[in-house]
Amino acid sequence: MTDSNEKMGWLARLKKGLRKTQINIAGIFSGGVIDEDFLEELELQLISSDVGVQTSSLLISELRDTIKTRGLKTQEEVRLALKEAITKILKPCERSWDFTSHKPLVMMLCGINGAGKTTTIGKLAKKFADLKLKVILAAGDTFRAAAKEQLLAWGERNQVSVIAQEKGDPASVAYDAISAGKSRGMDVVMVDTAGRLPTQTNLMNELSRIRRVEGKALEGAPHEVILVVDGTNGQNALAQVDAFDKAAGLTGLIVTKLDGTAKGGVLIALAHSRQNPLPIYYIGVGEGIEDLQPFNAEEFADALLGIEERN
Ligand SMILES: Nc1nc2c(ncn2[C@@H]2O[C@H](COP(=O)(O)OP(=O)(O)OP(=O)(O)O)[C@@H](O)[C@H]2O)c(=O)[nH]1
Ligand SMILES: [Mg+2]
Repeated sequence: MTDSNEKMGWLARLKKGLRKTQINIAGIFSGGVIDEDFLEELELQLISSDVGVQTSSLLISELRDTIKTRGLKTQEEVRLALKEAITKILKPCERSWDFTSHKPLVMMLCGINGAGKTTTIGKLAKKFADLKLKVILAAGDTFRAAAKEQLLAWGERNQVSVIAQEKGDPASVAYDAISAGKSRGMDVVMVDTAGRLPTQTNLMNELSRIRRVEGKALEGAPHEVILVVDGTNGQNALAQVDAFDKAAGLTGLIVTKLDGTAKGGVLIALAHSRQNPLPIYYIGVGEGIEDLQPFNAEEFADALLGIEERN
């Protein structure tokens, strides 16, 4: 496939994945007049797509100004102006990893139960291996039955080593994997962790401990602490970010399962929730390996608003 074919394929998948959210927001651009009813309906759709009340209201008030100052006449022009405003909010979240900054680069993935941590590690392992990076995985979920086997299966599929212990303590698995990563000259160590809820204080404290022990295995580690958020959780993602940040000091996010939800607007809420928003490294829009894609603000805004690429 050529680059442009590949890009088309990815955009088509992104749009298909985000269809449920798109139907709500894009659905109201029917070609009618721009009046108060239209703007109110648009605000309502943003809110029901989990953009959040505050952010939706800000977007609409900006839009009102733009309509006036630029003299916008058609809903199509409004759609493009909204895309611009959404892209502006999302843009600071675009980021990719710098694998040359540390060797090995130690990444730890955390999140609530079933968010997609282990699957995401498997998908990333494949992507990293394709980039010729040497990867090692740590089966740090010593809590859930079969979690270790799930990671081992991903390792086997991608020919990537997995460090696991028979009956282990997650911090000690992480320590072993980082030590192995150092001695074997690996580029990346990815540490899986058990799912936990912000209300489970002991488990949240355990996350802080895993983090500290990783720092003992390699100074400065973990270099990336990624919260994997299930997109179907919608606005609840904001509370998860706060809780996991407190426990483990987050450096970024991966939002999964955007294909199964009408709540894709939550990325806008996440991007708008802090002065310096956390990077959104990847988004998951399906179960396939190719459905985990680097986050791109403009493409995401296009997909959300049903804007067709023009070339
Ligand atoms: N549709 C869809 N499913 C996904 C996506 N990402 C992960 N999943 C599915 O979500 C389910 C849970 O994934 P896991 O990777 O086991 O989640 P986890 O966070 O490791 O779960 P625990 O370790 O039990 O906390 C699996 O069935 C995955 O295939 C996605 O982007 N889209
Ligand atoms: Mg898991």
